[in-house]
Amino acid sequence: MTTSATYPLFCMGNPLLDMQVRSPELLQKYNLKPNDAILASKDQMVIYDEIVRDHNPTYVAGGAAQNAARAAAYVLPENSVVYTGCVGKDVLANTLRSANQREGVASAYQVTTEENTGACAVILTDHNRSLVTTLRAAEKFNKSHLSSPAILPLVDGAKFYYVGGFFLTHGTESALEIAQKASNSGKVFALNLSAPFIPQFFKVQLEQVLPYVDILFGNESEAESWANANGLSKPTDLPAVALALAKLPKSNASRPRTVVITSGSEATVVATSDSDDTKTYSVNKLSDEQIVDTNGAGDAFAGGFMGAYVSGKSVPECVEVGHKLGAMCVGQIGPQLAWPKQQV
Ligand code: 26A
Repeated sequence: MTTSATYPLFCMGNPLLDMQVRSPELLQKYNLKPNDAILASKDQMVIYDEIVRDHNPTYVAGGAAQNAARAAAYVLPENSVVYTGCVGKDVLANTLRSANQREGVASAYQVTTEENTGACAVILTDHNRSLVTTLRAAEKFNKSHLSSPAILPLVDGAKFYYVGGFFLTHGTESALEIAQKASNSGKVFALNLSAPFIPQFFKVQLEQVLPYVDILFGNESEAESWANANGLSKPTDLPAVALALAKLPKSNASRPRTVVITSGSEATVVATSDSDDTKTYSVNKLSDEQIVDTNGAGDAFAGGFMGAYVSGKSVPECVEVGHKLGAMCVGQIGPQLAWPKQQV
């Protein structure tokens, strides 16, 4: 990691190595939905060995917030983005470090000797992706890391923060520390809902963090899950759900909350707490031939949006950059963007 520098955007999440395979049989065998993100159950834990043994997987850097960090770096000048999370002392971690370095993200990992770096089995079928994660080292992240001598200046030096909702399965205290700091100092805190199971099963944790959220990202299934968990009458009415999220109580009342809900190739919906209207932004649909896989598309959108936001762009411009990076990611294997860098 380059020390001394500070970075305007500080990201935090679960650093994972993705293992991608295309296999309808694995979906069936492990009882997985075609499009979902879950933590592996006890019975599903053998999927990683099976994939390595029988499926010749493609390994790519993953972890939702880390993907977003790399996407933000894609549209920002050098030394703009730093990412933290917990990894093991192993080659998987080195793979993640190199991807970050190559793509302009400073790695500020906590390193544990207790566990190996986390992994995500990515089962691709058609344009769907099923994500099955074992967090391992990622859930050993300790809040003390944020106040350690090397990391504290990076936390305090940043002006924008992005945390994955996935982090709330184990790291709510750390997320709250960052969120409250941001709120108290008038900085911008962004959160991604990450997956339907977060609003469903980590409702309490999400409720603790939401008052500090200035920018909230999610997709249609996550918005629906939140709406169901909170008893909204029309859980599939995206503008209504986005508006309900925007209007939730907010700690720093001087900055309106922006809620951005993507919906695959359908229009993106944006609601802000200071308006009763929502806006929709259409997406240029890709042809079947242009689609490689959809793993990481939502992260690329959120990262692109954040990168543009950090550089002072308006919300419509941020959505446009998000759409471009989302499409770019869909055209690559896994959560990757096009290199050499393209103009966005
Ligand atoms: C806690 N869980 C389940 C997770 C994840 C995750 N990142 C953090 N925590 N489950 C899947 N991912 C990542 O999501 C990306 C696609 O959006 C995968 O590593 C994949 O790169």
